[in-house]
Amino acid sequence: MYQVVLVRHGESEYNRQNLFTGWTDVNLTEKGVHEAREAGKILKSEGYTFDLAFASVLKRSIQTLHYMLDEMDLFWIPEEKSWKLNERHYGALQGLSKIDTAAKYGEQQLHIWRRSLSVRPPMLNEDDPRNPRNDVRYKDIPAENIPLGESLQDTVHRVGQYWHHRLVPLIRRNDRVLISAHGNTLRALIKYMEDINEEELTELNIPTGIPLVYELDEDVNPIRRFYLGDPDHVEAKAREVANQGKMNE
Ligand code: DG2
Repeated sequence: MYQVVLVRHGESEYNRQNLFTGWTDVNLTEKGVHEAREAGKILKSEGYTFDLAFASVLKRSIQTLHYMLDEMDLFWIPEEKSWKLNERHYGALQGLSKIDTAAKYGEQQLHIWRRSLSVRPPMLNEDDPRNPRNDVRYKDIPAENIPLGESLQDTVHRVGQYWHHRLVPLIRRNDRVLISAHGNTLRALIKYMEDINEEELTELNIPTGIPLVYELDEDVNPIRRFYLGDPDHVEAKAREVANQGKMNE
């Protein structure tokens, strides 16, 4: 049996302000740093260790990985950063307030943009300063492969490819893998691995800074997944994510 551990980064500056983040490169807050350290501590105290670590090319994910590795005294293990683990690209919604968006377009539309599988956000224009095609970190990627906005389905495709081609071969050779990524990247990966139905996927909210352990069979198919830590705490944190953008929360 194999295992892989996934962690959504700790609270970011944009999470704190309830703004759509996507590929915007923002720091962790102090709370986010604490969450990342706590994730490392619980992994260590539960006896987890790793041979290889992965993050996106966004610093909230990299910082989270580094705080976890520090707590586990595993700074020395090889790490790989890939844009394929970036958050879902939220298009022209990036930088907007989730509360203001709900007030302007309605909570239902907000929910569709955040949680539907196939609806894309309004796309960025080519000349938008947020266009990642002008960002030097993506210079080696063909422009047509760099999104200007993604549906979750688009993210499932890119993350699924990365899982299948990059991560599965490593897991098969018994490397113990830790992945620090994002709310929708992890929802996309869960969709890819388990093919859960849309209703269940809509209800799936990933809390910040809580390790999610996947047990995998000999074909690297999932057997079960579970969060480390107190289930009530995990549930409360997932509910907080679900309620972002609700006026009366
Ligand atoms: C959040 C997820 O991404 O937002 O892009 O706004 O995990 O990088 O903080 P993360 C964003 P929701 O889809 O939960 O609104």
